[in-house]
Amino acid sequence: MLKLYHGANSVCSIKVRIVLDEKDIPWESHHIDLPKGEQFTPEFVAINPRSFVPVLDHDGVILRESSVICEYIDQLSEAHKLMPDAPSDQAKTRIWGTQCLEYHDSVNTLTFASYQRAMLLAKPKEELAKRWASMPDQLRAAKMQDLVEKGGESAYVPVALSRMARLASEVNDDLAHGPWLMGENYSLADAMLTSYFFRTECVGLAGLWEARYPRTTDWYNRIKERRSFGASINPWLNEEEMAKILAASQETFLSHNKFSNYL
Ligand SMILES: N[C@@H](CCC(=O)N[C@@H](CS)C(=O)NCC(=O)O)C(=O)O
Repeated sequence: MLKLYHGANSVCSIKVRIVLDEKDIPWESHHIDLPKGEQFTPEFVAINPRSFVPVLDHDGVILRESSVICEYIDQLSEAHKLMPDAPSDQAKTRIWGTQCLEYHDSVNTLTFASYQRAMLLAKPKEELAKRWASMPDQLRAAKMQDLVEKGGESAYVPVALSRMARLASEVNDDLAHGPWLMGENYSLADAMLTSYFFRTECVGLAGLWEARYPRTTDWYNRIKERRSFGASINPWLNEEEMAKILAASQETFLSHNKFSNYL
């Protein structure tokens, strides 16, 4: 049985849950409450010393990095194959998978500048200081701290927005060849990119593609009609939380005229 250590509202976890559902493979859930800081407990650090989710445990083989986990899961069965056959398409899929590091960094920036910021600022200062100190990657900790302190004023925010705008444009270009990124068939690339679009939409920034990139807009609408979209998100998110995410994000991004062209 596959064990997945994952976060309810974590983009990389949603990404893996999408692939598990597309593949119709049963899995055992080990939920890590990220806002509570469960990623820093000694039990979880023993599983992933880098203190992040998702982590897949396949009969004792421990894997991290969501794009790698997605490809690994796809290889576990021939049914509902998601990796295309042509070596050139496989290479293109892996390029999308590698670029996910950049998309993750960008959506993470947008979330930390808005919703996570509001949540973290509500915590006592000492608890926050402890959290930054517990992060194994202190460069990442310094960036998070900057985002939480400055919100929409952080210099990281416009960079993240322009990267996500570029993603929407690149997806639009690739969709010139068919309804899905690799042409006729839904594949691993579509599955791996979905959660970054979902998070961007959740923070009120679907304007990055809507009314700008019609192929990207239609693609994302097709994605949302798939069973895997609801199955990977609905059991883990509640409406109240979604409304809070949107409200905090709109406050952050709408209060800055310089971002108005993204909304
Ligand atoms: N490149 C990694 C990124 C993993 C990652 O940053 N996960 C986030 C959730 S999406 C996390 O666990 N964050 C916890 C923290 O930053 O403390 C992947 O794609 O798996």
